[in-house]
Amino acid sequence: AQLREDLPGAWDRGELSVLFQPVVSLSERRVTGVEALLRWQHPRLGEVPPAEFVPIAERAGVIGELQRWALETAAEAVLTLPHGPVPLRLGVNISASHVAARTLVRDVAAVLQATGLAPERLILEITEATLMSEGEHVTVDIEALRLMGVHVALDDFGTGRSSLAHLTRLPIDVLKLDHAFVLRVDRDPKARALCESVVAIAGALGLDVVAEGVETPAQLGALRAAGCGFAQGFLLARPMRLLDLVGMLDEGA
Ligand code: G
Ligand code: G
Ligand code: MN
Ligand code: NA
Repeated sequence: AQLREDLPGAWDRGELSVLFQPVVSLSERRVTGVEALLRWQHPRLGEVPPAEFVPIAERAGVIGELQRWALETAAEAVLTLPHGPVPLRLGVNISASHVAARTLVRDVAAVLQATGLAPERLILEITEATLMSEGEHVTVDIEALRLMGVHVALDDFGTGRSSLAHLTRLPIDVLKLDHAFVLRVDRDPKARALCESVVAIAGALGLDVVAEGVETPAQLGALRAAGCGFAQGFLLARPMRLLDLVGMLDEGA
């Protein structure tokens, strides 16, 4: 109840921040993008994880406001980053109720307009359950965003009732392999075979594949061998503050 009461406006009071976790291209061996991850430093209760406060924001009806703040803050930050030939991409998590609320297209368009971020650099990370949800406007809204040039990633693939057949029908550009999927890829031949199949199908559909939660060199090696294009995880880099990210990129990552 305290969190519910304190959350609205926490962003205007400077209590929220955005961390950035690098996404690495396995073929180019460099950072090609980042995923924005929200943090709330509550003045009395300390750090509150997004898994806790995002659902509160949804129930309190302030998810749109919160997400606009997150999108804008992350976009402004990414525009200051040094980069090579291709500017870094920005992944932002979008929750189910924001998609359901019908303001997503307007909110994203407003942020792109306000910041000047090229739509092609933005990747909205959305779970399969959300993309498959009943509301017919969901498909319409996602299509509108993609027509604007914004990319869509299927987040947490391999957790829900994900099926390979669905992949051909979903309006997506990127597939993010869930942590749970990556966990055994170096030790379990079945996990490896599944990974190879997903990479092959994704390739045929023109989707980029990002493996999430990579924690060991053995996992990374197995993913590379399976032909996975991109990876993200504590082994490569933790979610970090903008300044630390700039330092990492300046060192030529
Ligand atoms: O960073 P961490 O592992 O604590 O993130 C936990 C969850 O919070 C993840 O599922 C992530 O998608 C979600 N999350 C992080 N930042 C945002 C955000 O800006 N918006 C939404 N809707 N979810 C977020
Ligand atoms: O649901 P989503 O994929 O958006 O959640 C991303 C979450 O995964 C973030 O909270 C981030 O902190 C976490 N994360 C990132 N890299 C790793 C990792 O290597 N291991 C684990 N266990 N979690 C990770
Ligand atoms: Mn995500
Ligand atoms: Na994920």
